[in-house]
Amino acid sequence: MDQIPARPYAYPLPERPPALVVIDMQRDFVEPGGFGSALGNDVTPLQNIVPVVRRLLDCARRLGLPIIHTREAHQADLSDCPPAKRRRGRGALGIGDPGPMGRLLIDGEPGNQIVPALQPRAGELELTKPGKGAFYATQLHSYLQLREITHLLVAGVTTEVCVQTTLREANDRGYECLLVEDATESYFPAFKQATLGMVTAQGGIVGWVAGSEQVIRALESAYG
Ligand code: TIU
Repeated sequence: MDQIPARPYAYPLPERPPALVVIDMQRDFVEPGGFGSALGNDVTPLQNIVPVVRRLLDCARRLGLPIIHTREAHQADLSDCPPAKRRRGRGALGIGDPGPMGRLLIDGEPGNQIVPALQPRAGELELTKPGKGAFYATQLHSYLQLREITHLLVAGVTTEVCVQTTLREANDRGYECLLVEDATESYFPAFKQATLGMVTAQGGIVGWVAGSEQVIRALESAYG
């Protein structure tokens, strides 16, 4: 069986290819003037992973893997944004407030678009999600079940918030998840490292971690 060299041990690749899940690579988090920078964060580290995520996407496209992109997005009337979420996680501005790229974290606003280099293409699922996890209040689980997808390769931002929440949700639903470590980033380097440790500790209590080069090489060997 083909496998990806990974921590805490090799990730076995199934016959049916895994899906690539790219979490929230939207301008709100990655570009200056978005929600992430309104919270007081430096977005540069997040911008740095864009080429790596693109290489993963290019590989998945070449090999015909299912691809899912998520955006953290709320309806314009904020009916899907709990007041508790709106009250917390505020910096200079909060969810729904007008910023330089439109209203923060609102579906359809310029800042809510996925960054240009990672734009979804025809045949790829682009999913809006009102929560941190990609399974909460979305069709993701049924989409994957219908296609009998059991393995997920996860990338995107931020590692300890929406990415880790999604990994844990997926873990509880029985998916085998691998987090691509150079294709995920946090505003807080220590939180990223802690997350990588938390995922792989205790025999892979949540899943696996591997670098993009290992992932791409193994995918090409297994499905190319
Ligand atoms: N603030 C932060 O690190 N993250 C979020 O609010 N959402 C995601 O992680 N996508």
